[in-house]
Amino acid sequence: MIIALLIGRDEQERERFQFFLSSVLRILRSLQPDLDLRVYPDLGDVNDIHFAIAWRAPLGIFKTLPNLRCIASLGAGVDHLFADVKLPQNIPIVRVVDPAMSMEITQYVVASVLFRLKRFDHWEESQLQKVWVREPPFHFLDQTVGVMGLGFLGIHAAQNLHNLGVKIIGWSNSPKHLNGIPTYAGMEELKDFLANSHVVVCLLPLTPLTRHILNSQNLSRLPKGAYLINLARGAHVVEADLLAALDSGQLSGARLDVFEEEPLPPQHPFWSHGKIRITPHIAAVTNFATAVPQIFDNFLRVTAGMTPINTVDTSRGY
Ligand code: OXD
Repeated sequence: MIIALLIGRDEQERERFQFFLSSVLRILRSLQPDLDLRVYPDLGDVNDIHFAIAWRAPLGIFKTLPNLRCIASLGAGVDHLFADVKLPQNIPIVRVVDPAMSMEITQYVVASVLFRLKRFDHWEESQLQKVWVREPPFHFLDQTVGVMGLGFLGIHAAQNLHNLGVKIIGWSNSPKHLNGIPTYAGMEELKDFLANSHVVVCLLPLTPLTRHILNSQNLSRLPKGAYLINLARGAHVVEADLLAALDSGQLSGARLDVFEEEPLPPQHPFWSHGKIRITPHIAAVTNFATAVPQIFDNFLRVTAGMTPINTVDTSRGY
């Protein structure tokens, strides 16, 4: 069984992801030194390839691999795979499910939510002005944090915030039950969920249903002055609608880790917007030391004719 590494949509991305590739190769070789690994574009005979490890692979590539038995995403997200309209429908797709990654996401969410609820940006501003006004911070019980997306990452973040005493509600496409956390489900309950969320944390998978879900209509359903934290995908947000909501005061701020176009172009208005805080897609970076052995384990399973673990529901796209 031969593994193909398909990392980067084009030459430029392959260059940018060179570091990922070297790490993945090094770890795979440490797990099995004699593995036959083929790195795109040097795949050799495409009939040889049985297992693909992919991150933003060239579009259309999977269709050219006739004996492929499994595709492994090198991250938690799989939207980069479903973006390929020629993605084969009949082979398992697996993704990384890593407790270390859930913890990283949770830390980012907790830090961002507390930064907001404790009004640290306000106090920083006061310090710059040398102003001593102890205008009360929000009382945490007056502010509800709505977590959109209750997969393994969303649940972990929601439960940890709940344990800190933060008022939490959750929304997901299909109904979920979380201990002590009220949940809403489906498009029919989205409106009520948004109306009750002073801070929205987006941790949704990107699917045709959730693309551009944070549009002007849904942003207008939030309480006035709400705050957005997006660490899922840039395409969950209609960027022009977000700017309009910030400029009208409907939203008071946004912390964004992901963008429609990455890297965020230097001329993009988000960079210099006073109400936007940016991080460069670092909320949780795949930890290769834990992710690659997990992928390798799936490779061994597939080689042995077993079902891989952490498979994605291809009909739902996550
Ligand atoms: C992922 C990511 O999906 O890093 O793993 O965004």
